[in-house]
Amino acid sequence: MPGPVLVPILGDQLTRDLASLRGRTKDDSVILMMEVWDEATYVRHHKQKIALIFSAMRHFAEELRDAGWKVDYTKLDDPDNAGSFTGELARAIERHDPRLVSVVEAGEWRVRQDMEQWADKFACEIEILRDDRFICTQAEFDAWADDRKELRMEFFYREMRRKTGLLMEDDGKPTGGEWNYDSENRKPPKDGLAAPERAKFAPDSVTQEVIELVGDRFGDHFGSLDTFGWPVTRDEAEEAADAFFAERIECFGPYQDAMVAGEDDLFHSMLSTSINLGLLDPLELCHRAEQAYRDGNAPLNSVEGFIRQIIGWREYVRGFYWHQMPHLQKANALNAQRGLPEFYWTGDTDMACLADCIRSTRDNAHAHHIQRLMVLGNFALLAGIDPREVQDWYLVVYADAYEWVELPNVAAMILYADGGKLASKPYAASGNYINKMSNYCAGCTYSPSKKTGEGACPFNPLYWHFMDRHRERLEKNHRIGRIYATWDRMGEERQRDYLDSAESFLETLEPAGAGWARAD
Ligand code: FAD
Ligand code: DLZ
Ligand code: SF4
Repeated sequence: MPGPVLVPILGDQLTRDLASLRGRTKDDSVILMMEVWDEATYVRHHKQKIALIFSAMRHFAEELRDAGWKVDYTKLDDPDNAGSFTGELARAIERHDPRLVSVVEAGEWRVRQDMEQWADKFACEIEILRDDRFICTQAEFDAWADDRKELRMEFFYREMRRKTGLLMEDDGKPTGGEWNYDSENRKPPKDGLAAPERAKFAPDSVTQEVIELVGDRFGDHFGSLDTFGWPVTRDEAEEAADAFFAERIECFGPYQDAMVAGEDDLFHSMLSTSINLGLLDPLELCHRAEQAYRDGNAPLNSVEGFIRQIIGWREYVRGFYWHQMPHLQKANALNAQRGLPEFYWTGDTDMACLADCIRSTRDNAHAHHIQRLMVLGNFALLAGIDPREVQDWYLVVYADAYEWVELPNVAAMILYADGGKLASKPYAASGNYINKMSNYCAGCTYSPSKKTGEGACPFNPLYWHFMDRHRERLEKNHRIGRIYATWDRMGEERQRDYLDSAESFLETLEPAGAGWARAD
């Protein structure tokens, strides 16, 4: 009798519509799911991230068993656990003697490299299938990217709109006449702006068990477990999506770039963890958003904005990652060398905006996009923090972080470390931007209107310090180069004030040292 087909399913592949399950029969297949030490510790992930992934994996295994599949599941505390995907696969091959191992390609370079060794390591046939949960294939992305010097998301996004037909009219024109309503996504928060609370899910016994395991084994990792409320099953994720479409999508568009102290989710969908795990289908969400617009239940700027984030940015960064790996990991076009300040881990800083974003990150394993980009990211860019340290931080702290999505956002979008392939200019901003788009400054010891010296918002001198030290490169950039006329008009004394203020501030930064993100 030939052995069964062994189907390994990784922690971010939790859908029954996975390519490796399609066409399989239940009596001829064994599904393999593995909690492994290597994945839980290659960086010291936020506790909620590990709890979320293990709980969602355990629930998905139950769902498969209830549907009649045979599931072989190794828990982290299984005494024989080999600690790695390859080690666990070897043990499973011994147990089941499969005729074929059929697996969907891993989302991350690190794991895909290991997977590609499996055919040489194991005697049985190994089949690695394309992950067709993405709308754009890598071949399509590469064909689009290969003859371009600059890879702008906007043009890629238009291709995805045409491909999916989302927000497209019969005459081939975009709905509403414009491709992009970004200019209607920048409303500053009005006083007292608050959003309905997102759907949170009290841990059931499976999640509770995992929370205890994580507290026990990873108790010294960053972050809190007390506030865990992520959806861990498809039903819960759908309930969270229902709540977003019923209560928050209307204001999602206008307030997409707004920040309010203590309003951690604002009008964002909070669905990235579920989408990335496989609990929600991104294309289905986009169709739902479009329907909400067509039914008159949500404005076009909200719906287009939401769809752009998913079929635009999400698809684009995934294509960009595989197009630019492995060198993207080491890219450092601006030669940034400073260590990550310790306050990124402790939240102990007088800068109210950073303190609030880090608090939300610690409590929720989440911060919304503009906090990640224009507060946490902007500071790392202006202060010249080493990209490898910033990459590690973002990979550790967010429950939705996988390298394929984290790395392009960090290295290319916030740090300009790719030298401008992804972004047409660095997302550098002074305190003025944060003051306009948030209420943080009202509760800060620093003043955004003070430019230099004691009490000045540190973003102000840091902005000019950054511009000055990268003049040679940025002066040629048509989107930012004109700023140097303003700099030159200031005169030497004023310029010196800015540079001295920035340098005095930079001297006060305590580097975090080793051990926070990766084990020593
Ligand atoms: P919403 O604001 O409701 O957006 C809807 C969806 O669009 C998100 O769920 C997400 O799937 C997608 N999306 C939006 N922006 C992006 C983007 N720039 N790249 C990819 N997808 C996007 N997102 C991750 O999923 N994992 C990460 O590790 C991650 N790291 C980031 C690091 C930095 C420096 C920055 C600037 C952004 C990062 N993002 C990451 C993108 C974005 O911040 C999160 O997807 C978003 O905050 C998740 O919250 P939400 O579901 O409420 O998103
Ligand atoms: C992030 C993560 C963690 C913490 N643990 C596991 C695990 O034990 N088992 C598993 O299958 N997946 C885990 N994951 C998600 C994986 O890192 C992710 O599926 C792949 O690395 C994608 O390349
Ligand atoms: Fe942040 Fe500067 Fe505003 Fe303080 S004054 S909250 S540091 S932008």
